[in-house]
Amino acid sequence: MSSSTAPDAGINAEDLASFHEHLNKSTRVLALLGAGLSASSGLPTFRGAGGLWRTHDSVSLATPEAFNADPSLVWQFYSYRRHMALQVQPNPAHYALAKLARKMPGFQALSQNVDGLSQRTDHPPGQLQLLHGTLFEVRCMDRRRCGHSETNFVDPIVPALAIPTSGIDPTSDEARQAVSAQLQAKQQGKDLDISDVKVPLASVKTHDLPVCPKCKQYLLRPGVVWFGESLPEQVLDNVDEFMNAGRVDMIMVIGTSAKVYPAAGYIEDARAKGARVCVVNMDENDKPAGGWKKGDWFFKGDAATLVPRLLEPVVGRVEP
Ligand code: BV8
Repeated sequence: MSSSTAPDAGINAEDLASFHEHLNKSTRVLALLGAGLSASSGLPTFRGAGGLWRTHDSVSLATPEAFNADPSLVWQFYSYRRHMALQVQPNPAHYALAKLARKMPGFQALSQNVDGLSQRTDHPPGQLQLLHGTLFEVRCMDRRRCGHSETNFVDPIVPALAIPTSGIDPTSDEARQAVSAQLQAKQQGKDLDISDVKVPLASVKTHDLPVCPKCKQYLLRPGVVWFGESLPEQVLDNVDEFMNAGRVDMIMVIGTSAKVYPAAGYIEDARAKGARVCVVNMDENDKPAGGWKKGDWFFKGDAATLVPRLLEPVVGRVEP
C-alpha cells in the first residue's frame, strides 16, 4: 500500500492504474459510506467539532435514553440536522456512486449517513442500504401498538423547532455595514448556528413537539437507528443476502472512521469474501479496524474529488 503523491487530484498514478484495472474486472462491489462523503456538501461530520453538538456528545444524544430524558433537546438536535441537510446539495461523489449503481447491478452502497443526500441523486433504492435510517422518516414512539411511520421533509417539522434567526432587518444600514460574512449572515436574518453553545437555545415544551398523527398520544421520533438499537431487519437481510451470494470483488470505504458496529464489521466480512479494500479518507489514521492488508488502496483527500476520479472508467466524468 503506498500513499498518494502525483498531481492528478493528489492521486498516486500507479495506485490509480491498479485500482482502475481491478474496478474494470469487478462485478460485485460494496461501498461503506460515512459522514466524510457529505463533508464537502457542507455537513459537519459526526466527529467534526470534536463530536460535540453544543456541549453534548453527539453519540450520547443519539440514544433512546437521551430522548426519554429530554425529548426537546434531542428533537432540536435532529431538527437542526434536518434543516442543515435540506440546505445543502449532494456532491459529485454522491452522483458518481449513483451512476456506478445504475451501471453495475452487482454494486451495493451501505450508507451510515442519515442526511438523505444519496437519495437525492436518484441512487437506485435497491442498491442503497440505509444502515442507520434517515432523518426524513419519522415514526411513533409506540412502535408495537401504533407503529405509525411517515416520510417527512417538513422543516421545521413543528413551529417550535424553527431555527432562530438574528431577526435584524436585513435591509437596515446596520446589516449592510456588517463587516464579516458571518456577522453579515447573522445581521441579515440568516439562521443562527444553534450547534454553537454561544447561541441561546429556545426552551421547547414537550407539548410543542411533533406528536403522532395516528394515535395522537405518543411523540414522533426521528427514523434513525440510535445506539443500542438494532439496524433495520430488511437492511440486515439485504446485506447478508449480498454477502452470501458469492465472491465480493471490492469494498470501497469512503469518508468513515469505521468505528461504529455492525457497519464497520462489513469491511472484514467483505475481505473474507475475497474483496480488496479501497479506503478514501482525509485522514490516513482512519484505517480499517483489521489494519492494512496487502493489495489495499488508500487515497488521501476529499471524497467529492477522489470518488468521481476513481470511478471514472465505469461512470465517465462526473462534473464537479
Ligand atoms: C447495536 C444514526 C445491538 C443516528 C448512528 C461491537 C464493538 C463495539 C461496540 C459495539 C459493537 N457492536 C455494537 C456496539 C455498540 C454500538 C457501537 O458501535 N458503538 C461504537 C461507538 C463503539 N453500536 C450500536 O449501538 C448499534 N446497534 O449494536 O444494537 C442490538 C442488536 C439487536 C437488538 C438490539 C440491539 C447501532 C449503531 C448505529 C448508531 N447510529 N447514526 C444519528 O446519526 O444521529 S451511528 C453514526 O455515527 C453514523 O451513522 C456513523 O455510523 C457514525 C459516525 O461515523 P462516520 O460516519 O464515519 O463519521 P465520523 O465523523 O466518525 O468520521 C468521518 C470520517 O470522514 C473521518 O474518518 C474523517 O477523516 C473523514 N472525512 C472527513 N472529511 C472528509 C473525510 N473523508 C473524505 N473526504 C472528506 N471531505
